Amino acid sequence: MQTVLITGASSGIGKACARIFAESGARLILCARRAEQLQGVAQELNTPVHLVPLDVRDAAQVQALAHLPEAWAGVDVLINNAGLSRGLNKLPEGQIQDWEEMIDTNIKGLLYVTRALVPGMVARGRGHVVNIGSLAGHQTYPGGNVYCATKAAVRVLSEGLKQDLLGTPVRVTTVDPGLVETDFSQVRFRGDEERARQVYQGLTPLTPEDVAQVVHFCVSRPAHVNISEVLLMPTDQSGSTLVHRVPEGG
Ligand code: NDP
Ligand code: 8X3
Repeated sequence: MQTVLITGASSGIGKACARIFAESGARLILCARRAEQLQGVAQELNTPVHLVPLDVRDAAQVQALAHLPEAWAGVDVLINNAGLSRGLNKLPEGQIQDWEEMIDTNIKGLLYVTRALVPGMVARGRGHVVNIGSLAGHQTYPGGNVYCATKAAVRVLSEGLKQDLLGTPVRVTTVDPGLVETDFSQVRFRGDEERARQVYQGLTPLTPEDVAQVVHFCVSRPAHVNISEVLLMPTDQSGSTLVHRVPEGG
């Protein structure tokens, strides 16, 4: 039975990954800050689950993942999904606290988790790291500045990790979606539901399940196949700023 560890499993893409890997017979280690939400996800899954409430920005908490209880040690698949955006300010008007939160979560958090778990994968001679990047890491959009930079960093770190693992059987994939309807925009706009709704208005966005299916496909390839990068978008999108929208009532 494969052991899959997912960060940001309390919501959205991470939660959808938990469901699809549970359905395919894996056992799961689920991480996020909100323990209650994690509990809710675990309750609906028909597979053994170990919950680790943690903040990926806290290096000491994350390092504890290198010392999981014996029954849960031996992570086969790491899905580095925890991430967020804050605000859409032009860079000269950006909030430094927002920058720090995005950089600390999306880059440093991903690094801490990777550092805690990948040495074990190398030692055991098996493993797969899937990083959730973004279309935003390929194409910057106005106001996206620091968020886009963090996702460009995820792309670069995925490439660098694969290079540094060459000669080991550990695989590395980055899955980079465009617009996916989750709590992402609510978090970005700090609970402004109307503004969040407008992000997906008039188009059919990706669902978290669409992304989870791609992650699962990458992980379930034969051991000699490493899918390096997948860029996926809704049919109604062809770039960060190129979106086809049907006006409401139209
Ligand atoms: P959600 O807001 O639904 O989920 C984000 C998840 O990340 C939550 O489970 C949250 O859990 C977790 N998280 C955030 N900060 C931390 C932290 N400091 N420590 C631990 N966990 C944390 O959004 P999505 O599902 O959309 O986002 C998942 C990933 O997908 C992110 O990396 C995002 O950048 C990326 N992405 C999203 C796209 C979209 O359009 N939605 C498109 C491209 C990429 P909790 O709050 O409980 O800690
Ligand atoms: C999230 C997608 O385009 O809102 O990475 O930045 S986008």
